[in-house]
Amino acid sequence: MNDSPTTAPLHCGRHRLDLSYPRVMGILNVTPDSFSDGGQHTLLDDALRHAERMLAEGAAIIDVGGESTRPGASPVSPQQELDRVAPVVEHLVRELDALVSVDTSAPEVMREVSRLGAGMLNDVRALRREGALQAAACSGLPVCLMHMIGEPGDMQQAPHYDVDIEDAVLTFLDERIAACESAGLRRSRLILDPGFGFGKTVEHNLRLLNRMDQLKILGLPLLAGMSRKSMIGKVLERPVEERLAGGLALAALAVERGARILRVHDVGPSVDAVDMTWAVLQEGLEP
Ligand code: 9MG
Repeated sequence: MNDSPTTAPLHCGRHRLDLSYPRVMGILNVTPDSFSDGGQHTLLDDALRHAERMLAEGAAIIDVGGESTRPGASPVSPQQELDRVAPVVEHLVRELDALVSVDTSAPEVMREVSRLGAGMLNDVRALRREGALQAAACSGLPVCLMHMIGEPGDMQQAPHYDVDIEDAVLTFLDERIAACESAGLRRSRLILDPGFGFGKTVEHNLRLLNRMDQLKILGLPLLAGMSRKSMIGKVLERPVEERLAGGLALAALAVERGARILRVHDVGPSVDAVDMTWAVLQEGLEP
């Protein structure tokens, strides 16, 4: 094992993602029930306009999702997911030459979106669905493996860990890396995510963020997603539309703790927060 995350560029299909500094991934939900922008971007035109804006504001990656992962959300079939995401992926790749990540756990969706030119896969179930390891391995794309206990439908029902949360996450991710390598998916294609808000109490989330740097021992790029999440709502007692400042503070801390990709809704302000944090962290280092 290594003791610092790799900053080597990721080969994302036709794109190369430079991770020598932290990058922002803009969220594009194409679900009618997404937790913070429910229904706003279900129409193809709206989704595409929103993606264009995020790219103009500095997003390096657009993460397209066709199934809501918010607590209690109902599952959709792979075909429904594809009907939602495929036209968006196709357009973003063809017309905007964007680096598109697809948030999916379904092997059928992984296969099709890689054919359509997606550059990354983002799986909140860390390739645990039947056939997902093989589909991801065959895609040739980088994959984000996220920690979650349970399923979105039940993950927030009294989440409990027998060990410290950071140890549980580290062990889980280490096991998933091993499963990927056994399936032929090289370590150099993996990104790791502690899964803030997935099967975790507010205390778990705060502790995990504080200790996120411990995941650097796995030697892989780290991704963090906390934008608009309920941990902000609970600490600050803010509704979802008033969580931007809280989210920027968390993004800055995540960068300080080693995150190289920040998954966010509000791209412009997040790019500023991330770049400013990075400038401070670089101060005094050798050029
Ligand atoms: C899809 N999705 C929702 N929240 C997420 C998070 O925190 N990380 C990743 N990788 N995906 C997420």
